[in-house]
Amino acid sequence: MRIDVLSIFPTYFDGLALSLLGKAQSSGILDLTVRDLRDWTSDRHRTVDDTPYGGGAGMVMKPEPWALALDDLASAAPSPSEQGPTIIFPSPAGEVFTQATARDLSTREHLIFGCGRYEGIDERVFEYASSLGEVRLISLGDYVLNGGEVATMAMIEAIGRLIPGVVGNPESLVEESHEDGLLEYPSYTKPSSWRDRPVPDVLLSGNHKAIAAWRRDQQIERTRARRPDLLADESED
Ligand code: 6GU
Repeated sequence: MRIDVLSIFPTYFDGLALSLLGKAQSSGILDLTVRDLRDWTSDRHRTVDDTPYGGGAGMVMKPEPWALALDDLASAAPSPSEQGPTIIFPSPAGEVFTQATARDLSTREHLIFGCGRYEGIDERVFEYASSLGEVRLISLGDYVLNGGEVATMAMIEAIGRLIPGVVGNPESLVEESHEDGLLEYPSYTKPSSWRDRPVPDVLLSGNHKAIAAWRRDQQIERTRARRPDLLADESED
C-alpha cells in the first residue's frame, strides 16, 4: 500500500518509523511518504493560510497549495489500472472512524491524508479533490484536536496493522476489541496469585471449552458495562 501525508508539521510523523509500521516500511509492504504542504507554495513566506471570507475567528487554509500538492500526488499513480487514490481529510466534522472504516481503507492501493490546521481548509478543496479520487472526511470522535496530524497517525496505525504481513501473528488480529462488535476479554499472565489477587480458576483448568465460554461471557459483560451502545447497534442490524 502507498500512503502519502500532506502536513505543515511533517516531523509529527517521525514516530511512524518505529515498531511494526517501521518494519512494514523497510520490508516494502508499506510505502509511506510525508510531505510538507509548504513545498507547494511559491511566495517568500511559504504562506498556506488567509483570513476567512465573511469574517470570524482564525485563519483558513488557502486552496492553491492543496490543489498543486494533490495534483502531484494523485497523478504519480502506482498502477495505471487504478481508479485514483482515496483522499482522506481528518476533520471533527467528518464521519466517525471505526474498525470497519480501518478494514475498508486497508484494502485500498493508495491513500492520501490531507492534514488541515487553523479553522480548516477552503471548502472548494474537497470538491476539487473529488475529481482526483474518492474523498472521505473522517473524525476520530466527538472532541476537538488542533489539527489533523494526530488523527492521521491514529488512522494510519489502525489501517496499517490490517495490511497482510504487518502484524506477525495474524491470529492476534482476530481476538481483539471491536473485531466482533464486542470489547476484548481480560488477559492474565504469571504469577497465578499476585498481591492476594488470584487469576480466575477457569483459566488454569485446562478446559478449553470452558475457557472459551468464560471469555465470551466476559466480553459481553464488559461491553454491557462500558459500551452499551455497541450492543444496541447489534440489535439494530
Ligand atoms: Cl480527524 N481532526 C480534528 N482536528 N479534531 C478531531 C478529529 C479530527 N477527530 C476528533 N477530533
